Amino acid sequence: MSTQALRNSTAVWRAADSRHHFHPFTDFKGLAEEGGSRIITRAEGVWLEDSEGNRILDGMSGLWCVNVGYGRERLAKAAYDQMAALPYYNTFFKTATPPSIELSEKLAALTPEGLTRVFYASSGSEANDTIARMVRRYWKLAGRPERRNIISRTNSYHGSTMAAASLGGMQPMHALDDLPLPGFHHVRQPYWFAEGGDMDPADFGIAAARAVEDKILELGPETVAAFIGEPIQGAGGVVIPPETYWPEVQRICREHDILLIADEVICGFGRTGHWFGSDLFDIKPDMMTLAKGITSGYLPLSAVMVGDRVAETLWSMGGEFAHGFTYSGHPVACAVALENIAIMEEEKLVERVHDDTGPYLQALLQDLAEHPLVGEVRGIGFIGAVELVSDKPSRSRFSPRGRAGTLCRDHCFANGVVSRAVGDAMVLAPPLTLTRAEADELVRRLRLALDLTAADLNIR
Ligand code: PXG
Repeated sequence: MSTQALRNSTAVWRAADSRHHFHPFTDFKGLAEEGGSRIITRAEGVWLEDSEGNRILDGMSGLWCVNVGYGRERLAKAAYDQMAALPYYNTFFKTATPPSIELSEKLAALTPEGLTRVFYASSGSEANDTIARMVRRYWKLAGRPERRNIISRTNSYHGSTMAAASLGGMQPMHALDDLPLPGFHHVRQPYWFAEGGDMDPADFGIAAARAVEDKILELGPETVAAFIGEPIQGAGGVVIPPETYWPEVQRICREHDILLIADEVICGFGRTGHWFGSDLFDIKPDMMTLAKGITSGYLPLSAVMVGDRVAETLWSMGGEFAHGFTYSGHPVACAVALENIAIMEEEKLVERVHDDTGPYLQALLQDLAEHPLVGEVRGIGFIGAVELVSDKPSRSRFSPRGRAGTLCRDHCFANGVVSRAVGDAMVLAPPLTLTRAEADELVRRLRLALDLTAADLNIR
């Protein structure tokens, strides 16, 4: 298409988008007033292309999900073949399909020991709703129906359905419609950079973990069903807890006999250079949430991994578990997930991020710590954050909060790289296929955006 034709079709799409399409987490009117959406039309490897022909390096893997990169013929072929053979059949009434069975077996082998059963849904939100129902069912069957309370953290993200948003600790989401639902409780997050003050990070990690115990004691241990956490908080700004945090949380959960749930929607499938965030932190969860990277985002699929303790009770005493979705175990999504995992294994993507490209990218990012705008760089594998500050020693943010981040995000986009701003933390989660040369390019563009942001803010 000619440049003029591209411009015309872009204008037509933008107008129709503004008229008819409500986007998630968006100020609808504000978006229209700013000129409407950027329209992404194609992608290959780590590169997006928009409707005006611009090439943009996707430093976010879409929304933390396109782990094997774009343009994988094998995944398109797996979907095509499965659609041709059997595009849909359900798993409700004593039926199953080969991909749903084979994927269950594969996930049981891949995830940490003891997680042996799988319940499918289509999104991380649905999977976390399923978990909320499953843990309460478990405790009822175990003769402890009063164990209904579920504890999570402020600024955690577990999804957008009513139960998942209640599990999450995002204040604007709660404010939308008077959440959390009864029985969902929140404690402080292990975000040392923002909340650690003068404390040593290790001490802060223990203090944040003890907040879980304080809440358990406040509610009464006999009323608490579960604790849920992302091994590393993603949407909250890539919050990597101090090393002391997870061991102490595990000790507390064990001591009070509380189920421990790892939400691996972002950390899972290689993001940290380990198959799961639980492997990185040596977490032994009773249940796990999987989504996003399970299919590299090529099709919607999520899974709840259920550990032996809960599984055996549901199995032996449960009778009917009255919960499920039309698309639970969708054969095409499961076939794509199997092929996606095969690609990750054959190309040794997790090992590559762990041994080679992950440390390489993190070293490049660490060089940005010297930049006058940057208060901290943190990360592991292919997940990271760059904190923008007005004063380095005191870790003070610019006011109003989020302004510097928004400026920087816009400069990133304008210079052909996607990094998401969480407040004033610039976060990164590129496809696991990113090469060293592409990592150089990503960080070069990010540095340029930082320079332009500093100029806007009169920082030198
Ligand atoms: N758990 C975690 C840890 C997530 O990150 C969900 C659950 C919910 O998954 P679904 O598939 O229902 O969206 C998520 C999703 C962002 C952003 O802007 C992050 C997510 C979703 C949308 C935007 O960082 N994470």
